[in-house]
Amino acid sequence: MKQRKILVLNGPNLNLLGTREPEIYGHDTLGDISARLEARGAELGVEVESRQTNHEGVLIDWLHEARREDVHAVLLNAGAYTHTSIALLDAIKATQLRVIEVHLSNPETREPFRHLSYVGIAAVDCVKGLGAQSYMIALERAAAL
Ligand code: CA2
Repeated sequence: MKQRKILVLNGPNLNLLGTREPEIYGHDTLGDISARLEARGAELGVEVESRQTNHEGVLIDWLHEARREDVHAVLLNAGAYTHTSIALLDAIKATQLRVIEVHLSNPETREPFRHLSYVGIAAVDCVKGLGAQSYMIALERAAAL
């Protein structure tokens, strides 16, 4: 039987993880996190594929593709697009994908402009403020959906 697939989508600047602002985002690189997710996915019996882009439209294209491919769930850290992108909100709604919003930091305890999440309006769940562990917990929840 084909394994369920969980797609992990990372937005702008997250390719810099582990190189700057470790006091906010931790020391792990995105590669470290992706490797851990893949390993845990194997234990859970799900396929995990991680991607990163700095472009809003690419995130939207990947959501459309995920719908076509019948992806089980999406972990989405849309970076700053979380707080600005109605287009991303529309894409989540239109695709009806089960999206779990993920953040390393807790945006609600940071600057006011990070308090609104457009992604959160359509996401089925959110894990934030736990560093790389946010992704791991989100994966557990996604596999249990
Ligand atoms: O806490 C998160 O995961 C965020 O999604 C990260 C975004 C931020 O805009 C959100 O409010 C919360 C920023 C990602 C920037 O990543 C960097 C990584 C290393 C160095 C500098 C930025």
